[in-house]
Amino acid sequence: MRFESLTFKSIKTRPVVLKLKRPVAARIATITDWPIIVIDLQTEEGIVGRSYLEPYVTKSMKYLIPALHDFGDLLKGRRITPVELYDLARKFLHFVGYQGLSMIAASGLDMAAWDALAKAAKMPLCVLLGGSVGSVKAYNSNGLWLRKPEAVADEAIELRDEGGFTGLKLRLGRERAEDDLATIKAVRKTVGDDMHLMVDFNQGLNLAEALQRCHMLDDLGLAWIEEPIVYDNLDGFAQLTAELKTPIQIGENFYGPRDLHNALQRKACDFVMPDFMRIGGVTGWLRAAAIAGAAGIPMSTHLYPEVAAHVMRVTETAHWLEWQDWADPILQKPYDIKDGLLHIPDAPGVGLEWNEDAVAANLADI
Ligand code: SMN
Ligand code: MG
Repeated sequence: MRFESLTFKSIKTRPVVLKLKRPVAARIATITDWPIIVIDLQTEEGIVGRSYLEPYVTKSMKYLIPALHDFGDLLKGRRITPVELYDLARKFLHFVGYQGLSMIAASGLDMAAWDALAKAAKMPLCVLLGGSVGSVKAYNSNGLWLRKPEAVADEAIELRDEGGFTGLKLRLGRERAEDDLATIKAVRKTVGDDMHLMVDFNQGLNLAEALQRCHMLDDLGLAWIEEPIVYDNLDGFAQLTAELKTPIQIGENFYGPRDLHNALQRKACDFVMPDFMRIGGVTGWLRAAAIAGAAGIPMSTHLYPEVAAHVMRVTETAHWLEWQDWADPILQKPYDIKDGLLHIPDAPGVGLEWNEDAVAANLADI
């Protein structure tokens, strides 16, 4: 078989919910149960492309899974040409909008299609994309939610030691700005001056609060301040970016490369960090990375560390990979992390194989 003639057969999906080891306690949401749609793209030749989606809201799997199955009907018998399949999937749902659920479903399909193609080519995805197998610099984003300063400082040591990390992300947006400040100071004291500290307000402030509170943090040497205000207020982000010395980071809520382009045109941030289920999977990422590269804007990843590691190897302005191990319980072999570097396995595709027992044990009733 020539790998280019791989043929689409069907899509199998399974909704899973996992208990988070360190529940999300952010300004805008508390999440204890983490939904994951496990996707298997089956081909006539027997190769299976794998991906997953993490849509935050368990009930949303009810709407996303049928869309994925409709893609399955639409694409049956076609060659696995990920860019073309992505465009077909997007056009199929364009009457209900290019963003939101349509984009999330298309992204899940796209990541599985790239995995299948790379497996058929017997290459790790990063090699198929023209790069090489290697390591990617990662920060640990597994915790540091809105808890007491001492608890967060203790957890920072734990998270650093999960893989010799040189960067950690704290969540901010406590009722009192002083408590956020005390938390950053407590963490800095325990992890030392060399640790890169990112902070994320999870869209929790209004613009007036954000201006005041970000200025209070502006001399702490933070690596970035992420999403202080609601994600689509680009004028507000432009004002924050212009006023602050600390880089402003946004992007986990970009729906497709055009959102990234708009944000850069409006000078709404210093850094970008697209999420794979919103930017359009691998295809959307590659298109977005070209725009960020041309603009000279550092690009980090959001969630999906396995696929993220591959595309970061071919991203011109690759910055930090966000490490989150929340899908690990359903993986046969989570990626290795050492000295703050994520190591891509030298295996065909993305390197995702399911732990079928764990998937079966955590199937969700939706
Ligand atoms: C985040 C990720 C996952 C759940 C809640 C919040 C966060 C991040 O915005 O950037 O990691
Ligand atoms: Mg964030």
